[in-house]
Amino acid sequence: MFDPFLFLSRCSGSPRRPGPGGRGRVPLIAGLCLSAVAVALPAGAQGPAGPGGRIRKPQITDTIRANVYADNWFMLYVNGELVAVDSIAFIPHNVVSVDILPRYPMTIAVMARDNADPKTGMEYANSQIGDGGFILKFADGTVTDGSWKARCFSHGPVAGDTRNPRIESEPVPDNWFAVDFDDSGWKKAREYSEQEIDPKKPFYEADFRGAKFIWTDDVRLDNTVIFRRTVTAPPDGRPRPDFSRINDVVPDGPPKGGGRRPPGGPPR
Ligand SMILES: [Ca+2]
Ligand SMILES: [Ca+2]
Repeated sequence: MFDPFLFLSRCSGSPRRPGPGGRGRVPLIAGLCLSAVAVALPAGAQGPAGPGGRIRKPQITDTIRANVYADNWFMLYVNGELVAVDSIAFIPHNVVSVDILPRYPMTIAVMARDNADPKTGMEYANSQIGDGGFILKFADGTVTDGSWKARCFSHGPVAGDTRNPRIESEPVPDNWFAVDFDDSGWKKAREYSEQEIDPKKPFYEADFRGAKFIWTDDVRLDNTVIFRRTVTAPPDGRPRPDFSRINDVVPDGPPKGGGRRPPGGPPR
């Protein structure tokens, strides 16, 4: 099973490097995320009524696609539940796309990390300073922009000093991804242009239209950043069913056989 605290320890700026077992778990979990339908559903809301007034099962058409690109790595929570982890730490830069079952208000929390040595804040054998960058779009119209909250938890090399590099970091709060986490004291994210972030090829192969690259004020030296945003209603205005109680009831269909392989076998 996935251990979020394993990732948290990798992301907290701790100088402790993950062991071989830890490294091997990242692509496994990300691979699961790529095919998963993530259900981020707090209790208490009513589900959608199907025929006869019963709750129907959610279908893939009830989900929305989430596209995420980070320079260099991220983990994504929606409504307090982990829904995606970047499958590659830290290069090459990749797009992660997952299907999520939305519920509103939707609280999105992201930990993003630049490729930076945890002791120096530099990269590539401490030869240079790298820069960060993050962008996200959900198919309901949710996008990253300057309205998101952002806070740095690991910074370096302090003052850009590459001769005697050191970092300043602080512990990431245990509940940074929780719906009720208090980010009221956090500053807003800063938007960056595409030219400033210089995204790599996969970025252009996914839909990020309308989304802005974001980071804290220092895209070079702030290396571990947490972003948060609560979306109160679907930005595209389209009403969507709420499946919060789907596991508390016996739902209607869909009919048996709905997932059967079509005649002719899989596409080649
Ligand atoms: Ca950096
Ligand atoms: Ca980078």
